[in-house]
Amino acid sequence: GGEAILDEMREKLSPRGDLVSPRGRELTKAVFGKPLTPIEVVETICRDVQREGTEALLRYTRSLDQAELTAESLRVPAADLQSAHDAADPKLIESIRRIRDNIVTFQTAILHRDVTIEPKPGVRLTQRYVPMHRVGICVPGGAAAYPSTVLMTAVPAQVAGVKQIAVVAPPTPFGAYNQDMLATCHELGITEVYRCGGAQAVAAMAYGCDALPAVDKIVGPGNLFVALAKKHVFGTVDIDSFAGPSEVIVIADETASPAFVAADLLAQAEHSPGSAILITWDEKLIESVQVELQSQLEKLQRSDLTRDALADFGALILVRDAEHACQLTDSFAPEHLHIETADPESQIARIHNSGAAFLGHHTPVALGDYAAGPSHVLPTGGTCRWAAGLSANSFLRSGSITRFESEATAAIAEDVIRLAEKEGLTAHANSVSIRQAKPNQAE
Ligand code: HSO
Ligand code: ZN
Repeated sequence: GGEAILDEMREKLSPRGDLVSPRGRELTKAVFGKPLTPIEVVETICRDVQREGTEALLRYTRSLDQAELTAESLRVPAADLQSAHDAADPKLIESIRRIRDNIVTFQTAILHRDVTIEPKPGVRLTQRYVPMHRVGICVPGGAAAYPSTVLMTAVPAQVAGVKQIAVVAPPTPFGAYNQDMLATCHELGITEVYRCGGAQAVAAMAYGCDALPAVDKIVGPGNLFVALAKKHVFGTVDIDSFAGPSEVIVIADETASPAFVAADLLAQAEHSPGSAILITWDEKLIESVQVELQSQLEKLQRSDLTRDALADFGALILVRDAEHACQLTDSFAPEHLHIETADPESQIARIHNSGAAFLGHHTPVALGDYAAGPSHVLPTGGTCRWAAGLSANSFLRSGSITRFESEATAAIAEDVIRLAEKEGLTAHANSVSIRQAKPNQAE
C-alpha cells in the first residue's frame, strides 16, 4: 500500500553520514590517509579550520576542490562582481529586480513586529525582535548554478535588517565563477562573496578566520558535507536546517491535466537527487501521467539525470479517496506539496505538514522556486513536522523586556517569594522582599 511505499521512500531519502561509499573510500584515502565516513570527514575539517583558520580553509579548498587560492584571492574582487553585472543579460537583471520586489513584499508583510502589553497597572511587557548582525549564505555549485538561491536567502535576510551578508560558493563554474550568480549578488548589494564551499566553508563561517570573519547564522542548501558541517557547528552559530534531497508530493484528481502533473513531477526529479511522488484516487490518471512522463523526459536538457532520479525516488500511488491522500501526505510531511484537484482548499485544510504548499492547476512549484515571494529554502525529510521554511523571521531573534513600577512589584511579591523559598533560593526571595521593606529607596 501507499504507507509502505512512502516509508521506504523516507528511508531512502534520509541522508547517511555514517557510511563509506566506494568512491568516498578512494577520495578520503587520498586526502586524509585513510577511509573516512562523511561524518568523520566533516569533524576533521571543522576541527582543522577551527584550529588553523585560513590556512586549513585554503588547504582543503586545494585538496578537495582542486583550487589554488590565497587569503586574497579567496574573496571575489569587487571588480568581478561589477563586471559580471555589466555583462549580464539586461533581461536577467530586470527579472531579478521584479523577483526581489515580490520577495520583499511578502517577507515584509510576514515580518514579526514588536509586541508590548500592559496586562496590569504598572506592568509593561515587550517582545522585541532584533535582526542578526552578520549571516553566511551557502550557494551550491556542484550540479547546477543557483542564482535563485541567492535571492531566496539574501533578500529575506535584508528584509529582516541584517547588515552583513557573506556568500560562499565552491570554486567551480556553477559556483563562485558563475556569472549569473555573481551578477545577482551585485544587484542585491552583496559585496562579500568567497570562493569556497563544502564543510571547510561552513567551518570558516562558524569559527571565523582572518580571510572570512565569523557569522551568527549559516543558511542555504548544500550537499551532504555542507549539511553535516552545519549540524556540527550548530550551537556555535545558528543554522537554518539539516537539508536532504528536495521532494514533492503532487495530489491530483480527474480534473488534473496529465501533462501538467508529469511536468511538475519532472521539475522536482530534475534536481537529481529529487523525489517526486504522485498520489491520486483516479486510476486513469496514473496511466496517462506515465505516458506523459516518457514523452516529456526525452526533451529535457538533463533527461538522463532526471530519469535516474525518477527511477530511484519517484512513485505513483493510487489511493481510495481524497481523505486517504491527505492522511498519507500528512504523515509523509513533504517539503513541497502541490494539490491539483477540483477543491485544493479543502485538502490543504486537512493537511498540516508541508513545508510549502501550492494550490491549483496553475501554480507549479517552480513559481515558488523562482519568483512568488516565500523562500524556496524549506524543511526536507519530514522535518516540516517541527521546522519552518526560511523567511525574514529566520534572521530575527526575539528578546523580552520587562518593566514593573513599585506598586506592581508589591502586588506580585508574595507569589515570587513563595516560589523562591520553595526552591530554597533565599537570595532570590530577598531581592524582592528588600523592595517591600524599603519601597522609596531608589527613585
Ligand atoms: N526546489 C528547490 C529550489 C530550486 N529550484 C532552486 C530551482 N532552483 C528547493 O526548494
Ligand atoms: Zn526546484
